Amino acid sequence: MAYETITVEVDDHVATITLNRPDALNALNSQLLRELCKALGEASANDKVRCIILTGSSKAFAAGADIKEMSEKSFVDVFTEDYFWTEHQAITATRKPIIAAVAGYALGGGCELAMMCDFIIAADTAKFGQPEINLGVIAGIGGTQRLTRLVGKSKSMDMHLTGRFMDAEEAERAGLVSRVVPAKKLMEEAQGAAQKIAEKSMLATVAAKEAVNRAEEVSLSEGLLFEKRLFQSLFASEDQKEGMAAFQEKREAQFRDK
Ligand code: CO8
Repeated sequence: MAYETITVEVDDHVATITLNRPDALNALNSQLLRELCKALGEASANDKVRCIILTGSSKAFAAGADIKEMSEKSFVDVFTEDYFWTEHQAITATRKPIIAAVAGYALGGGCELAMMCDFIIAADTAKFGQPEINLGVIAGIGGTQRLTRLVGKSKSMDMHLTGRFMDAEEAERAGLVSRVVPAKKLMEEAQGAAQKIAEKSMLATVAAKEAVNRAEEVSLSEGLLFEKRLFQSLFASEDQKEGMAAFQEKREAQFRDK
């Protein structure tokens, strides 16, 4: 379908969704989030797609939720609409892997959106921040929770209380991003990672994603039990037989998601 605030390209098993509101540094408004959820739904339903890349422009991944849209809302409005919560749930329920490829600003809701993805590859120009405090509010779609889990209380508190930005190098050191690359190489690196993921068995991929995400929700013993059961269940798949046979026969595995 035709979108106005994003573009979607499907190429070689990878769907690339690009946030596209250049005049507002890709600020997240209701239309953009609606369209993003629709595109993620389409990518999920498309058997050809095995990995998703979410990206923005060279200047901004997203400079936050749209302040102009939010500014006139009352408590009753945001409470009744459950503002952006439905979209948060839809994004985080996506089973296929999502890589955030971040260049420029990832601020407020933009940083939160990047953290909803499975991992973040950052250009050396990336700047992360939770500057909502400057607007008299706080993060509202996961910032206080996800950033704290990723970088620890001290740095998260620093970011949320001062509103300062973190550059890509600090973000990598702190564990917010998995890799930093020169800006020119960002999409090549993200495509490379997505292609690697696309070659695997989707059964193992989804299991790995579910198990890692579980680590943020439960105790170690519960998480270990969850992982063990998923590991054991993969022995019911043809892909496990194929993967282990291919290793022994010194050839590439041909996974069939069965
Ligand atoms: N919302 C709306 N418009 C924006 C936003 C935004 N978040 N960010 C930038 N823009 C617009 C600017 O208004 C400007 O538009 P115009 O030309 O019409 O005036 C255009 O984008 C370009 O921006 P600047 O001229 O400001 O560009 P600079 O390069 O000078 O500065 C900055 C770039 C530093 C990124 C600056 O634009 C900025 O500080 N932006 C706001 C950052 C921010 O505060 N983000 C947090 C927003 S609040 C939030 O995200 C809450 C999340 C939780 C919501 C969930 C609800 C449940």
